[in-house]
Amino acid sequence: MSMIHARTCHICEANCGVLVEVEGREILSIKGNPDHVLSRGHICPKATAIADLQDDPDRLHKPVKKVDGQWQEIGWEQAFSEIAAKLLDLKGQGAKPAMYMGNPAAHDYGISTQISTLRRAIGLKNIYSASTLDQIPHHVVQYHMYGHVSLAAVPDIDRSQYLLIIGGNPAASNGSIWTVPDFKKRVKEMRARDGRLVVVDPRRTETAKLADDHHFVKPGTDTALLIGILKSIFDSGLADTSRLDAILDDSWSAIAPAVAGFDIDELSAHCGISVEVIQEMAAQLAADQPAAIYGRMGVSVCEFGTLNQWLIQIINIASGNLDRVGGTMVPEPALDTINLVGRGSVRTTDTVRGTMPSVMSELPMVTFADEMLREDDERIRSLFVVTGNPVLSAPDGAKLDRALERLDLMVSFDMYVTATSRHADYILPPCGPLEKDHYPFFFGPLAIRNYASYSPAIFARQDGEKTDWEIIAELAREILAQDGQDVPNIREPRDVLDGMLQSSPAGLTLAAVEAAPNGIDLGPLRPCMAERLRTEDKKILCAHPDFLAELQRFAASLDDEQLDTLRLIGRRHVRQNNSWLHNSKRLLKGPDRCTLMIHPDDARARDLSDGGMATVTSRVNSVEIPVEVSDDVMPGVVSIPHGFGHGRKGISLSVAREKPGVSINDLTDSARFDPLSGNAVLNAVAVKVEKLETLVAAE
Ligand SMILES: Nc1nc2c(c(=O)[nH]1)N[C@H]1C(S)=C(S)[C@@H](COP(=O)(O)OP(=O)(O)OC[C@H]3O[C@@H](n4cnc5c(=O)[nH]c(N)nc54)[C@H](O)[C@@H]3O)O[C@H]1N2
Ligand SMILES: Nc1nc2c(c(=O)[nH]1)N[C@H]1C(S)=C(S)[C@@H](COP(=O)(O)OP(=O)(O)OC[C@H]3O[C@@H](n4cnc5c(=O)[nH]c(N)nc54)[C@H](O)[C@@H]3O)O[C@H]1N2
Ligand code: SF4
Ligand SMILES: [Mo]
Repeated sequence: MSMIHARTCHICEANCGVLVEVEGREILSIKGNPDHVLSRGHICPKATAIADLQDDPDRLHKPVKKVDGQWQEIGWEQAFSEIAAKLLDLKGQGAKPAMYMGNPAAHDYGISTQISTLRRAIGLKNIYSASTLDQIPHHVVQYHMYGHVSLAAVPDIDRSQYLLIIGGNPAASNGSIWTVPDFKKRVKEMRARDGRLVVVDPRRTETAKLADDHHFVKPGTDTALLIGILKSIFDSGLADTSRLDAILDDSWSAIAPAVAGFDIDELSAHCGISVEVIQEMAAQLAADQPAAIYGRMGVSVCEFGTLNQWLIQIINIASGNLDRVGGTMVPEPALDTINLVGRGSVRTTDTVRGTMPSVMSELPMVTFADEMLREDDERIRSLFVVTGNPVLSAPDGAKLDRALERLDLMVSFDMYVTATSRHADYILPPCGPLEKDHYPFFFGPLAIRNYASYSPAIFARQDGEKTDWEIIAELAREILAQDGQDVPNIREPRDVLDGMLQSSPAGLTLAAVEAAPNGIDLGPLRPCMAERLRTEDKKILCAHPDFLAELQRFAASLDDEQLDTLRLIGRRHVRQNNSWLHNSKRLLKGPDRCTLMIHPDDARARDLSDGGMATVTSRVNSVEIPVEVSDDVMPGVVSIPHGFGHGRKGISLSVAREKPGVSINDLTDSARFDPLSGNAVLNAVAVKVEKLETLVAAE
C-alpha cells in the first residue's frame, strides 16, 4: 500500500513543501504540497529529481579509499581510524590542515550541529567555504550596519508595489538570501494589484521576461547605477527617513555628501543605463508606495560587491522602504539564529597573498589553491572537503585541480566521485536524501513569512549507512580519541533543534512543529528592526568608514580606461543546481545547456554560428564550447552556466558524462576579488572569443 509523506525539499533556499508518495522503498511520485504554508503547492523540476538522487546507481554507499589509483570499499571503522591516524601523523610533522564546506552543508542542519567538533578535532581556527564564492559581501554589510552577520532584510514581495531586482534571477534560482518559493505566482499577484517588477541584468533572464521592464547593464558596473539612484533620491528631495530616524545613527548625514560629487551623466555612461531610467527608478522607489530594491549574485560576486550591497541597503533606507510593510523587513523566524548565535566577525588574516578579509572566520577561496601550492611551512597539506566541489565552483578550477594533487591527505564527504572528490584519498558518502530529516535552519531567517517546517526521514537507512552528521561526529570522536583528548558525547541534531526552537521567541517545540506536516505559519513579516538590531548603540551604523572609502575607490576607478573586450557572466538553469544534480536523466534531458550565449552582432563579427564551436580565452585559461546565438544577452556580453565540466578524468557520474560541458571556472580568475569581503569575482570576466574550426568527418 502506498503512503504519502509531506516534506520540504532540501535542494535550494526556497524549501518548498513536497508530497512524496512511496510504496515500500519505491518512490511513486514527488508533487508540490498545496497546503504548505510557504510554498502553496509550488515546486520546480529539481524536486522530482530527489528520486533520482535517492536511487542513483552511481551513488556511493560505503566509504572508499584510493589504493594505487583504484577505489576500494572499506568499512567505516577502518576509514575513521586511518584518516585520524594520517591526520595526526601529518600534524605531528607540522603539516597544516584545512577544510572547505560547500553549499549543500547549508541545507543540512545536522551538519551545522556537529561541524564545530570536527573543526576543533582537526585543529582548525578558520575554514574555507562556498560563502566566499557567493555571499560574503552581504555578511560584511549586515555585520557593520545591523550588528549581526545574519541579520538580513528581505523584500516583502506579497505586499510590495514596486520591486527592482538587480543581478538576481529568482525565476530560475528560486531566490537567494530571500526564501521566496512560488516566486513567479507572487510576481503575477503583485502585477495584478498594479505593482511593478523591474529587472536589471546583462541577460534577458527568466525573471526579466516576467517583468514590466528589463534594462541591460554592462557587467560589473552596477555600482554606478546604484549611486545614480541614490543621488537622484537625494537630489530630487525624495529622501524620507522619518520612520527610521530613531534608529539611524549620526553617520546618516554623511551619505548625501558622499554621493553628491558624482556626475549622473558619467554614472549613466559607465553602466549603460540612461539618466531618465535611473531617475525613474529613484522616483518609483521613493514614491508613496511600498517598494524595495534587491540585488544578488550579479552584484555580489564582483569587484565592488560589498559596496553594492551597502548601497542597496542605503537606497532602501533613503527611500523609506527599509523595515516597512511591502518594503524590506527582517524576519522573526521560529528558530531565531540571531538570538542564538553570536554576531559573527569581520577581521583580516594573513594569507599567501598578504592580508585579506576574513569574515565569520572564513578564508577567501581566491587564495585556496595558492595556499596548497605555496612552498613554505604554511602550505596546506591535508584537506577535508565537506559537501563541496570547488574544482568546478571556485575560480581557476584547473589550478585547483593541480593544487589538490599535492596534498598528503584529502578526505571528501560526498556521495559521488566528482571533479573534486576524485583527488581524495578517502570519500565518505552519506545516506540518501530521503533517509535524513530536514529543517531549514538558515532559511527561516530569510523567508518572506515567519514559519517553521520540519521533515522527518521517510526511509530507514540501509545497512551500515550514515547521515553526514553522524560521519562528521564519529570522525571527530576518533581523531580526539587517538589524540588523547576528551571525547564529548554526541548531542543529536534533533535535540539541538528542539532546544533552539524552545529558546526562540516563538517558543515552539520540535514535537509541535513535527505534528504540523504542512508547516506552522507564524504570520507575515512586521517592522521590527529596532528590536532586532545587534549594534552596541541599537542604531543602524549607516556610513561605516570602509564603505565611504570604497565609494572613493569606485570614483577613482571611473577614470580607468574601459577594456574593449567581451565580458563573461554566468547563468543558472531551473533544471540544475550548481555542479550536482547533473546525474539525473530527467533533469539533463533536452538541448545541451552548457553553451556560450552570445549576441548576434558579436557572433557575426567573429563568424560564429548557432551550434558551431568557439574557443573562449581569459587571462588564465581557455575552453572550447558550442555557441548559442541569442539576443537575450546584451552586445559585448557572453554567458556560460557554471557547474559543468564533468568530462574530467576519473569522474564517476555516468549520466552527467553524457553532456559533460566545460567549466566556466576554468576561465574565472582567482587573482580578482572584492577587497572589502575577499569574495571571488565570478562575473564580468574579460574574455576573447574566436571561432573554432572543427573538422567534419568525410563520409
Ligand atoms: N562561475 C561561477 N561559479 C560559481 C557560481 C556562479 O554563479 N558562477 N556560484 C557559486 C555559488 S553561489 C555556490 S553556492 C558555489 C557552490 O559550490 P560548491 O558547494 O563547492 O559546489 P556544489 O556544486 O554545490 O557541490 C556540492 C557537492 O556536494 C555533494 N553533495 C550534494 N548533496 C550532498 C549531501 O547531502 N551530502 C554530501 N556529503 N554531499 C552532498 C555533491 O555531490 C557535490 O559534489 O558555486 C559557486 N561557483
Ligand atoms: N536552478 C538553480 N537554482 C539555484 C542554484 C542553481 O544552481 N540552479 N543555485 C543556488 C545558489 S547556491 C544560489 S547562491 C542562488 C543564486 O541566486 P541568484 O543570484 O538569483 O541566481 P543567478 O542566476 O546567479 O543570478 C545572478 C544574475 O545576475 C546576472 N548578472 C551577472 N553579472 C551581472 C552584473 O554585473 N550586473 C547585474 N546587474 N547582473 C549580473 C546574471 O545574468 C544572473 O541573471 O541560486 C540558488 N538556486
Ligand atoms: S524551488 Fe528549490 S526547494 Fe523548491 S522544489 Fe525546486 S529545488 Fe526544491
Ligand atoms: Mo550559492
